[in-house]
Amino acid sequence: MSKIIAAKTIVTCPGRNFVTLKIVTEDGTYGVGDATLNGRELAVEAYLTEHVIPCLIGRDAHTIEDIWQYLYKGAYWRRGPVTMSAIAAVDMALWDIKGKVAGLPLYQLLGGACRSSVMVYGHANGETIDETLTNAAAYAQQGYKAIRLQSGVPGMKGTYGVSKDKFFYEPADSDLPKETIWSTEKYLRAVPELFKAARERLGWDIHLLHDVHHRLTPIEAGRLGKDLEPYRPFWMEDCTPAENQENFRLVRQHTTTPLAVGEVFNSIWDCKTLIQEQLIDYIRATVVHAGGITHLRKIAGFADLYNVRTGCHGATDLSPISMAAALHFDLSIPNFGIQEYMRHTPETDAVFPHAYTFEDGMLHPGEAPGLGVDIDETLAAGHPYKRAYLPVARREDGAMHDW
Ligand code: GCO
Ligand code: MG
Repeated sequence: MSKIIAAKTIVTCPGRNFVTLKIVTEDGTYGVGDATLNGRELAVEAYLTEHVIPCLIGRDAHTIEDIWQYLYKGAYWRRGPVTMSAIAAVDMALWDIKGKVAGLPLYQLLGGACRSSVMVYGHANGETIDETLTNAAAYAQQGYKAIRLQSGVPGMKGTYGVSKDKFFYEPADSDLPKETIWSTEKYLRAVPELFKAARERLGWDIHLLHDVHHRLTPIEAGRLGKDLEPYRPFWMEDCTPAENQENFRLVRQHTTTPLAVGEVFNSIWDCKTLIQEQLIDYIRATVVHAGGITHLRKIAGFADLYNVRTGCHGATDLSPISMAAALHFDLSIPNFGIQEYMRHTPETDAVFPHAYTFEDGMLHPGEAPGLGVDIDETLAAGHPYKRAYLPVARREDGAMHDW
């Protein structure tokens, strides 16, 4: 028994907003969990403070599965990004505590390492194909084995994935949503050109990825997948919205380009059909938005039965706590595929000191007990919350499109 005696949230903005949960037990051990939901941060913060923390006090921090079930079933209102991010934060913090008490890095508690380190992909973006590929070449130079390519589309302002700051891409950049313009036709012409030029310039010994960000219909996605086949992309991500999982049947009928989806999923029910019917190749559900390590392990176990591998979301709006949790998870499961790795800014790294390290295109969570990541509360207090939104997209006729 290790009784929970206190818990609190910490909201900080070292360049972007992060919400952290800290749980303390009677012997003074504490654990940290990420509760960040981009653009809706304070909803999760309030959910934790008002509705979860009071129920945690006095419980045994070691009963991770029971607390998970208690928060999930006990809420009555199941699933949804706010609830599942709050549960995820508790789950991460409890696994952190268990690791610290055991004196073991979390991956050891999850069954031990299945691989020596975790292959990650970085983000290369630019206004033009040339600029994107110059950035991609710089990633390759740093040892990256996999790179996501996003490039500006001629005739379209403000393409998804293209930022002002080439090094630290941050889409949530204004205190009210910025409006961008979208043209499916222009985009569908541009992406195959990008991949053709990429293979000519970068060769074939590097994995290339692309994120469609839910912007195509299933048949348009099928066409893009087919057009990219000659360039052998590692995956085409979020090619069409997945609320209707059957959408992917149509995409699958038309292309052999591997499909990845799921960064906005919250639970196993969001991907049940996708996995069971083998409509995807990579599931991108992630620790913070899909109910924590406890639930993500269930998703991965289910996916393994159908030859679906993982490719966890790892954008900068997931704090280093989520990155650490993902790395322990990635190291320990048999059907790991790839891990997204968008580097955090030095300000964020200073607020969240961490044990994970990058070498030669691979990440390792390190050997510190628990998650191996902490929060410097004094530094965090120096960066107060600042409202920030993701952009929205409209078609050329003004109608709203998926961003
Ligand atoms: C990715 C994502 C991000 C998201 C962001 C939203 O693949 O990394 O699509 O860029 O837009 O995480 O919060
Ligand atoms: Mg994405």
